[in-house]
Amino acid sequence: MNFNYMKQTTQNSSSPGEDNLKIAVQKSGRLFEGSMQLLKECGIEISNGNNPVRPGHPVGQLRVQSPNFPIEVFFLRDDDIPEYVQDAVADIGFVGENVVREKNKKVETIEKLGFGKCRLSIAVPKNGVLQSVNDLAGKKIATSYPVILTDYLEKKNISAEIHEISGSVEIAPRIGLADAICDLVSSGSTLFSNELKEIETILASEAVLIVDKKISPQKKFILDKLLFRIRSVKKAKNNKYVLLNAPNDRIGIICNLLPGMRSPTILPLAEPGWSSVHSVINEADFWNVIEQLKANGAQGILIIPIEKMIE
Ligand code: PRT
Ligand code: ZN
Repeated sequence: MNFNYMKQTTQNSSSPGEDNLKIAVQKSGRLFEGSMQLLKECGIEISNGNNPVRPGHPVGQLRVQSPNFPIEVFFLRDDDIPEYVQDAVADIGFVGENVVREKNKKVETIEKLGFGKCRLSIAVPKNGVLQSVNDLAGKKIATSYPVILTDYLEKKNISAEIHEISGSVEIAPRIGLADAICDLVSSGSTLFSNELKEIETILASEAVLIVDKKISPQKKFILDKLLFRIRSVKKAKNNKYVLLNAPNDRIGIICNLLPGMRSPTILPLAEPGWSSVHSVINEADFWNVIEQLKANGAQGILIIPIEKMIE
């Protein structure tokens, strides 16, 4: 155990200080829950960011000190987060990749966080004449993402007019403001209900961890602790613990299907000729592996969520 670290944690536990890692997160909106949930899963306690937590604290720039980790949370509008991190007001931030790309500030993206997933897409009226991005030459595209869209169109050598609007982009074609839109999509229901269809995804996005490029070694030390926790949480989410019974003559084949963290654990069962096998499966391979396990004689398969995964 690192004693200095424990000392630092205790010293910083009640009052904000220069040594704390300052993190910017969205004050309210689509990334708020995911950000709070991730910190919680990392064992970091934070009070509800929607409420002022200390008497007399100005609303609009809420700061909350964690009682059990040397971190201070700034609750901000997501659009402002890259700039606050660039200017070292916050050391790190949780924000959508789409915002990082659009704001184009001097910050480093060091980790994808696995929530807030969406895509920035070009969409056109469902029953219109436009069918592909090549049809957009000379047309008007409404978007809140002019920087990313300009970059995309330049790369594709398409000359179109960009009309920047800050909200309700999806209604632009219907009211004659634009021929097409470029907007964030997650379920696709907004496009559907506005009779629009996606013709191109120009950016796949999710919440990411951004860092001030000039972060001090002391803060980097705390950041590394946080990153270690975030990676353990993410890894656990991408894997499942699997427990099954297998006939001994099939153990070799079954173990090949289950690489585990090192190799599967095999324990003899009371019933002769059978063993219990414990291992870890990646979420992406999950159903495929389960089918093969069953086909090779595995029985009583239990799949258990993993809370943290430390290697
Ligand atoms: O107040 P503040 O400025 O902080 O918040 P905001 O209103 O600018 O942002 P917010 O909370 O809407 O989104 C924050 C971040 O969430 C975005 O920057 C993305 O990184 C991420 N995200 C994930 C999304 C979506 N999914 C999403 N579906 N952001 C917006 N949308 C919108 C989209 O613009 C469209 O209007 O949802 C609609 C489409 O959704 P579907 O499900 O109908 O396809
Ligand atoms: Zn915003």
